[in-house]
Amino acid sequence: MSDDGESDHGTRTDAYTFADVSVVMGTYNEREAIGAVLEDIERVTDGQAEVVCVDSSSDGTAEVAREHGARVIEQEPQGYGVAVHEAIATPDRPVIVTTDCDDTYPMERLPDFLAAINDGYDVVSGDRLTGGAETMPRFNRLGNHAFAWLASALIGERVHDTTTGMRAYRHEVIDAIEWTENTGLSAELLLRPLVRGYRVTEIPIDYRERVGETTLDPLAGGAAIAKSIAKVSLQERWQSRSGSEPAGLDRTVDGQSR
Ligand SMILES: Nc1nc2c(ncn2[C@@H]2O[C@H](COP(=O)(O)OP(=O)(O)O)[C@@H](O)[C@H]2O)c(=O)[nH]1
Ligand SMILES: [Mg+2]
Repeated sequence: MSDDGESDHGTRTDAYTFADVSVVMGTYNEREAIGAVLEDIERVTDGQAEVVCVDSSSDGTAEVAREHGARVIEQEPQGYGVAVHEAIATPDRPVIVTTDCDDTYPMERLPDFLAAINDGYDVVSGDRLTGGAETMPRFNRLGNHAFAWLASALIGERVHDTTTGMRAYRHEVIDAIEWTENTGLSAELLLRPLVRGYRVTEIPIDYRERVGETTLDPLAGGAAIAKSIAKVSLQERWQSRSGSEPAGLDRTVDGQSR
């Protein structure tokens, strides 16, 4: 099934294919890694998925992306979340998948993310930590576990990886929520839908060693993420007191979208 331009994507009951999927990413000086990521997406989706890169690079990453057929939007470097926010706001297709372009995330799992969306989930989050994440720098791994514990305590639901870059979303979830965070956007993209009762699931994924250097400062970035988790969780819980109950992970799905 391909996108027929319906505005309310959730009303359809037949299964989405990769022709309904946009894979989006922020790209910041990732020339070494981006080719492999885009080739994997092309191979795994049989060339059907659209790719959107929001690029702030000065190393020729954008040219490599265009050579691989990606749509490139240029943006001044303003941080992870500013780039990813633009990236998720750009596609028209009904299923949006985020990833990093540092070749850490397993594009071969894209069919599993799409299958979970077709099972009725609104957000499918790639959980790196349950499988050990041995290739992640130790400090980052401990920090990411701590973020997951903090978020779980604050929202009252167990989540395992709040800072993963690989997720699939139904387009209407992206449209329905106002996103406010920058470095903490990844956590926000998981936590707001979860507390609002959208159907959210985590699936364990492998995580590879990064190609090239990260642009995120672990200390300043970590503090910003912790602050975002606290702010977003408390805001959402406060708002949900007058609204519906949180959905929880892995609850029974009915195949309907809100
Ligand atoms: N366009 C753009 N992309 C960014 C920016 N900061 C990070 N990224 C990209 O966002 C993704 C996540 O950043 P990364 O350095 O991998 O963070 P890490 O996974 O926590 O090490 C990567 O694909 C980066 O290239 C930015 O300021 N602008
Ligand atoms: Mg990364």
